[in-house]
Amino acid sequence: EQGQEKWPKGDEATWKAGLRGVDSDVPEITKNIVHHVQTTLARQAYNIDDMGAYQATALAVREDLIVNWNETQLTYTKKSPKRAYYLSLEFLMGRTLDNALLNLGMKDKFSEGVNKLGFNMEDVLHSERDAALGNGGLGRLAACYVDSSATCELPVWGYGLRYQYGMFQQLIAPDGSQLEAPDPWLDNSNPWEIPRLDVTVDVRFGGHAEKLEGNRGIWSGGQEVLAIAYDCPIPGSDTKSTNNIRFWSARPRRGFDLQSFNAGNYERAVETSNSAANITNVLYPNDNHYAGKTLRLQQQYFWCAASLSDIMRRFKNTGKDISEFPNLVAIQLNDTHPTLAIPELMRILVDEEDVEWNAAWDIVTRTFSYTNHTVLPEALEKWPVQIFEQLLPRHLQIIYDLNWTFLQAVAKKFPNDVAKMERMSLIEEANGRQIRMANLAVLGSFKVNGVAELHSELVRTTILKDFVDFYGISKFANVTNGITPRRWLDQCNPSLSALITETLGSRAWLKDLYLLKGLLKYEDDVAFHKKWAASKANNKQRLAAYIKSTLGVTVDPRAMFVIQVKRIHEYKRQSLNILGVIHRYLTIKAMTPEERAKVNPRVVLFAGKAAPGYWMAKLIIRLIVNVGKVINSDPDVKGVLTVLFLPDYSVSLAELLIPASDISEHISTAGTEASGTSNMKFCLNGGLLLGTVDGANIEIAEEVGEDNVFFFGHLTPAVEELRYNHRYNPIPVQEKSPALAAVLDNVMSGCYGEASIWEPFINTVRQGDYYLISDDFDSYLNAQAMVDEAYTKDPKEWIKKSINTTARMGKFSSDRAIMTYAEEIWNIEPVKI
Ligand code: B1N
Repeated sequence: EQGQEKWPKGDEATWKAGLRGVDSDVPEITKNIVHHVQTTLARQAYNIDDMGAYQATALAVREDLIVNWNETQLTYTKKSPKRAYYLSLEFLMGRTLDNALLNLGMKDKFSEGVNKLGFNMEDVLHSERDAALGNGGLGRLAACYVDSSATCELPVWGYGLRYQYGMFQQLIAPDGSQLEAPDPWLDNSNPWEIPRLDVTVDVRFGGHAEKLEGNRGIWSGGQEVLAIAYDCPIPGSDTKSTNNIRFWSARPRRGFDLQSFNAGNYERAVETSNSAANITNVLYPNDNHYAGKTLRLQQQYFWCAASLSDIMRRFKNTGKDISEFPNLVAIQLNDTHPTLAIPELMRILVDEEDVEWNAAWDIVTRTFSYTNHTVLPEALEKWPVQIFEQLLPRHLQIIYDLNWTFLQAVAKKFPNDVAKMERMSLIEEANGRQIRMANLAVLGSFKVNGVAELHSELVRTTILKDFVDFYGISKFANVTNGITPRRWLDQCNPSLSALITETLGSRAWLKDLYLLKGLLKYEDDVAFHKKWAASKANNKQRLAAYIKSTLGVTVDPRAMFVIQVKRIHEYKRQSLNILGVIHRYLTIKAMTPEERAKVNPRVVLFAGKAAPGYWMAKLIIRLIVNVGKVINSDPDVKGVLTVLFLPDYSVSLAELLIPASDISEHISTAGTEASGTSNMKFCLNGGLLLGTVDGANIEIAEEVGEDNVFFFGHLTPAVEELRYNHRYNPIPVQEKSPALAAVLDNVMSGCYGEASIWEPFINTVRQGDYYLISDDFDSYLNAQAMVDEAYTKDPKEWIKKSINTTARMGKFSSDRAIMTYAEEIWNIEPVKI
C-alpha cells in the first residue's frame, strides 16, 4: 500500500537524493564531525578542545537520531496506532551521548573516528554535562521508562517542562553544610533538543469564568502565556524506533501586554512579560515534599494545558470522531503533579468541543491512569481553593461540579457515613479549603497503581482505602518499578557487561534481562569467579581515582565499599547509617592493635542532596561530613575505616558509584519508601543489599533469595504501634539500646563540633523518634556484623552471592515494567519502524 502512495511534494528523485541515512562507516562519521567543527562551531584542528570535540560529535550523533526520529514519527502518523503519553514534571536524563551511541550500536565506530581526530572517547563523553531535570527516583524512573518504550518499540511520548535551571549544584562548605548553586545547564546550548518554534500553545491564567446552561462554561480574560515545544529524541536500543519527549518552554505572549503598553505603562507591561517567562525558570528542588507555591501550580497548569492541546491536535489529525479519543490516546499521570490535565480535558471537551458533560466525563475516565509514588502525608498535594480561584477559575467550577455528582454517588453507596464523605471529597474543608489532588486523580482515572507490591498494598489499605471500598479493588493495581539495563549496566559497567556478554555468548540479555539466569551455571566456576572479582576491583579502582582527584583523599580499593546514595531525607535514615558508623568507630577505638588488625576494612560513602528548605536533612549532611573529618584523620582507625560524603550527587556520579559497591544500604523505616530504584541498580551490578523490609527491597529478596540479602529492622505492621508508644509510653534510649545511647552521648560530647549544633537532631532520636532509629538500631548493627562475617570468612561465598544477585535481577528491567503498563493499562501495542 505504501508503494502506491503519491509523493507529496516536488520531484521524488531529487528529494530522495537529498535525504541522508544513518552514518555507518568511520570515514563518513569523521567527515561529519569535522564538518560540524568547521561550519557549526566555526573552529579548526588548531583550536579545538575536548569540549569542542564533544559538541561536534554530539551534533553528528544528533543527526542520526533525527533521521530515525523522523521515520518513527512518520510511521506513527501513517499507521495511527493507539499512543500513550507519559506526563512527568521531572525527567532526570543525565548525559546522552554515550547512551545514544550504545543504543544506536555505533560506539565502537565513533570511538575509532574520534581517536583518528586526536581525541579519547572517555574524555569526550565526560565533557557533557548532566541534564538534571528531576529530583530523584521519580524523575529517573521517567527517563528509564522512555528508554524502555523506545526499546520495546511502543508508541509512547513523554511530556515535560524545559527548565532553564535544573537540580541545583551542591557544594559542601568548610563547616560541612550544604550550599546550593544554580545549574544553568543550557548555557552551552543543548545539542539533544530540537526547537520547534512553530509548535506553540497559548495558555491562559486568571481572568473570569462564566457558566452557561448544561454545565458549559466560558473562560476569558486574564493573561496568556506562550508554550514553545522543544523535542528530545529518545533512541531505543538496537532498533530504529526513536521516541520523543516534548519539553515546553514559556514565553510572554507578545513580548508584553499591549493594553498596558498602550496605556503608557511600559514598566508594568515588561513586568507581565517577566512573570510569564518565569514559569519554566526552575525545577522545584523538593523530593517527597509538597510546598504549595503558586508558581508551582502555574508550572503544572502551563504544562498540562500545552500537552493536552498538543495531544488533542494530533488526535484531530486522524479525522476520528471525538468519542474515539480513548481508543487512540492513553495518558499516564506520573504522581499527582499533572492532575490538572483531568479538569483541563473536561474543559476542552465541554467548553470547546461541545461534548455533553456526561459523555465528556466518560471520555476523560477512559483516558487517564494515575501512578502514586508515595504514602508520606507531607508529600500529598493540596492546593488552596483561593489560589485556584485566582489562577484557574473555570477549573475550579469544573472540580466543584465533579465533586457534587461524585459525593452524591458516595452518599448513595454509603448512606449516613458523613466521615467517609468528608474524607473522599475533592475539597478538604479543614484549615482553609483545599483541593485534594490525589482524590481528583483517582476520580478521573480508570486505573491507579503503586510502584512496588508493598507500596500498592499500602495505597489500597491506607491512603486510598475509601476509594477501594467505593470503586472495587480492580481499579487498583501494582506495577513494580524497573530500571534500564542499558544505562545501568552496559553503559556504567563496561567490564561486567563485557564479561556477561562473553559468558552468555551474545548481547541478547540487554533486551531480555531474564537471560542473566544463564550466569548461574558459573556460580561455582573458579575461573569465572576470578573475572567477576576483577571487574568489581576495576570499578572500585575507577571510583578510588575519582575520589583522589576530587577530594584528594586516598581510599584503598581492597577495602569493602559500603554505599548509601539517594536524596537526604529523615525517612531514608542516612542518620541510622552515620550513627552506626560512629558505633563502629568507637568499637575500633576501644580495641587493641591486634584486634584492630582483624577488623574488616571499610570505606563508607554517602552522597545525596537535601532540599534547600529541609533544615533537618541539611543538619544530617553536616553531621556526616564532620564525623568523616574526625574519623579520617584519626591514626587509630587509619586503613580500617574511612567515611566520605561525595558532593553533588547526580546521574553521572551514580554511574561511577553503583558498579563499585560491595554493599549498598536501603534502610528506610518500614512502609515509607514506596519502591526505591537504586536498590535495583546496585544489585544488577553485583553489589549486595543491606536493607529494611520495605519497598522493592522485598521483591529483590524474593528474586535473589533471602540468603543473598541482609535484612534487618521492624516490619511495616509494627510501625504504627511503635510510634504510638514513643508518644504515650516512651522508653529511654538507654534502656532500649545502650549502644545507641553511647553513640548519642558521644555526638553530644563535642568531638564532632559543638553539642548545640547537633542537639536538634539528637533530640529527634531521643524524643518522639518518628523514624524508629532507636527501635531498629541493634538490629542494624547485627546485620552489619553479618555483612562483615560474610565478607571476610569466605570470599568465594561472597562472590557467589554477588553472581546470584546479578543473575536473578531479570524482573527489574524497566522493559518488563513498561510492557506491563502497555498491556495492562494503556492497551497499546509495539509498532515496527
Ligand atoms: O518515586 C520513586 C520511588 O522509587 C521512591 O521510593 C519514591 O520515594 C519516589 C513530590 C516525589 N515519591 N514521591 C516523589 C518527587 C517530587 C515531588 O515533588 C514527590 N518521589 C518519589 C519512583 O517510583
